[in-house]
Amino acid sequence: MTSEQAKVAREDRVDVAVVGAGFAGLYMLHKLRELGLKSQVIERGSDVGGTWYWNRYPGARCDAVSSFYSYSFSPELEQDWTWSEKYATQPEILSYLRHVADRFDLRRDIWFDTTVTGAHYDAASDTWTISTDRGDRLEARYCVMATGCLSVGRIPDLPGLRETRLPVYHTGAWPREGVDFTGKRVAVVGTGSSGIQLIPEIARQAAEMTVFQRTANFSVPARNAPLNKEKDQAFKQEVGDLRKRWRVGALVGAGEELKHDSTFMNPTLAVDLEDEERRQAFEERWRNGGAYFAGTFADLMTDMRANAAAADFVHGKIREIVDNEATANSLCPTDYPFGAKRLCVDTNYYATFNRPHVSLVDLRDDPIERVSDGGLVCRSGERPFDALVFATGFDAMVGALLKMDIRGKDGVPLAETWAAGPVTYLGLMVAGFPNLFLITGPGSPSVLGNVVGHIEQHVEFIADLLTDSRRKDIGRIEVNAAAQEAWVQRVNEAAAATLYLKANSWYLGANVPGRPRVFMPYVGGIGLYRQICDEVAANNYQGFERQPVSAAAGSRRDNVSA
Ligand code: NA7
Repeated sequence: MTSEQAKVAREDRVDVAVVGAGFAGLYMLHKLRELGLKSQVIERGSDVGGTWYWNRYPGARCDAVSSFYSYSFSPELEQDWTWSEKYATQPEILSYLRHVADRFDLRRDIWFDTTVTGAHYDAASDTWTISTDRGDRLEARYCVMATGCLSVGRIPDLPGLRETRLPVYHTGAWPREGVDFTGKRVAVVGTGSSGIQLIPEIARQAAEMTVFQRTANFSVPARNAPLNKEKDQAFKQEVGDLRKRWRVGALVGAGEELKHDSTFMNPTLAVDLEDEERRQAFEERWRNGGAYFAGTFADLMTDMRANAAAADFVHGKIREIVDNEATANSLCPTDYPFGAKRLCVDTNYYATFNRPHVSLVDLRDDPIERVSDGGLVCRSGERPFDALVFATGFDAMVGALLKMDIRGKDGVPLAETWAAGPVTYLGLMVAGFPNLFLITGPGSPSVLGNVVGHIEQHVEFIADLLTDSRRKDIGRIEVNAAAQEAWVQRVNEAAAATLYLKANSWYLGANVPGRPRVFMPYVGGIGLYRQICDEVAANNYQGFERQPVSAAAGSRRDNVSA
C-alpha cells in the first residue's frame, strides 16, 4: 500500500471502539473477540506498546518485578515467556507486547499511526462516533478508552524553548533511533522516576551532565539482577497461587521473587517498634531492593511519625552515598512525606552525583529563566549545553482523555464535566457518558500498585458487564449520578486518611498549572477494590443503569457481529 492510499479516510461500524494499543487495549481487544464482538482499536503509535512504545529513553524499565508486570490471562503465555531480568527493560517489555499482539493475532484489528481527536455520543442511536486526525469515522455501540495513565508528556513552557537550535528531548517521546550523547554537555530537567532512571545512563556517555532539580525525590535501589533459569522455573511453579493472592491483596509470605513486589506489605506498625528494630526492618528492605521498601510497615502512609522514620532512613542513605555534603542535602526530600510522591526505584542514581562530570542545580536557588541557542539562561547566568533532556513528566490519568473532544449526552464535553476534577463511578464510567468505559481511570487503583493486574481486572469487569448486558438485550449502559457521587466521596475520604495529600504530586494533578487539586487514584488497594466491584456485579451491576435496546428510541437492535 502506498502512503497516499494509506491516508484515505476509513469508515466503519463496529460493536466496540477501543482507543489505545498498550497493555489495556490489547487485552481488551482479545477479550472482545472472545465475546464475539466486532472491535476496532485505534493507536497513535506505529506499533503496539503504548507507554512502552514511547518511553524509549536510556534506562527505562518497569519498577515492578517483571514476572509480575505481565499478563496473567493466558497461563500458556505466562509459561512460554521468559524474562531475562528482575526489572525488565523497555525493549524487553515492548518485545513482550509485540509477541502478545502476534500470538493472539491482534494487529489486524488495529489502525496504527492514527490519533483519535473526538468521540461523540448520539443518544438517539446509542452510538459513539469516533473521529481521527486522518479523517476516519468509526461508529460503535461502545467505546473503551484504553489511553493510559501516563501518555501525554509535559515540557515546561520556557521562553525560547520553541526557537532554540539545541536538540530537545522528552523522555515520553524518545527518538526511535536513540540519541548519542558522547562528548556532549547535557542538561537534564526533572528528577522523577524517568529522570532517576535516565540520569545514570546519560552520565555514562556525556562529557558533562547537569541535573536541574525542582523537588528532590525519594528513591530506593532496585537491586536489579538477571533472572536465571532456576528462578524463572521456580516462579512459574508458584505463579498461579501468587496471582490469586495478589488479587485479594495478600502477598505476605509469597515466593522469593514476588516477596519483592511493592504490594507486599508488612502488617506491623512502625510506631510499635523501638528505633533499632525499625532501622533493621528498613535496612533489610533496602538491601533487598525495590519499591516494596514502601511496605516495610503498614503505617508509613497514615502516620507521620512512622513516615518520618522512613524519610530519616532514606536521608541517611543518601548522605552515606553522596560525597559532597551540599549535593547530598539538596538530594534529600524534606518538604513532603516519604512515598507521597511516587517512590522511585533506581540503579546508581545517588552515586552518579559523585562522578566529576555530573552536577546538580537546585532550581529553587537558581531557576531557569529562558532557553538560548547555547544552553539555559538561569538566574545566575547562562549555562552552556549541547542537548536538553526533559524528564518533566505527564499530564497523568486525565491528560489523554481531556486532549480528545469527548462529548456525552446532549453534547456535553468531558472537559466540562470534569472542570472541578475527574469524577467517575469505580474509575470505570462517567455519569452522562453512556456506553463509554475507562480502563484504570481516575477513581480506580490504577497507578497505585501493579497496573497490569489493575488493567486485567478492569478489562474483565467490562467484558462481564457487556456479556450480561447482551444477554439481557441492553442497548445503553450508564452510571447513576448518585452512585458516582458516593464513589467519588469514598475515593476522597480514603485519600484524606493518608499522607498522600501532603505532596504536590501528579497523583493530584499538581504538576499541571491550573488543574483542580484532586487525588485521582483509589488508595484502598486492589483486594478491596476488586471485592467492591464483585459485589456491584453480583448485585445486578448496582450503580449502573441499563436500558433495553428497545427503550432507546431508534437504537439499533443488533450487534454488528450478531
Ligand atoms: P514525574 O514523576 O512527574 O517527574 C517529573 C519531574 O520533573 C519532577 O521532578 C518534577 O518536579 C519535574 N518538573 C516538572 N515540571 C517542571 C518544571 N516546569 N521545571 C522543573 N522541573 C519540573 O514524571 P516521570 O516521567 O519521572 O515519572 C512518571 C511516572 O512514569 C512514574 O511515576 C512511573 O510510574 C513511570 P516536581 O516534583 O513537580 O517539582
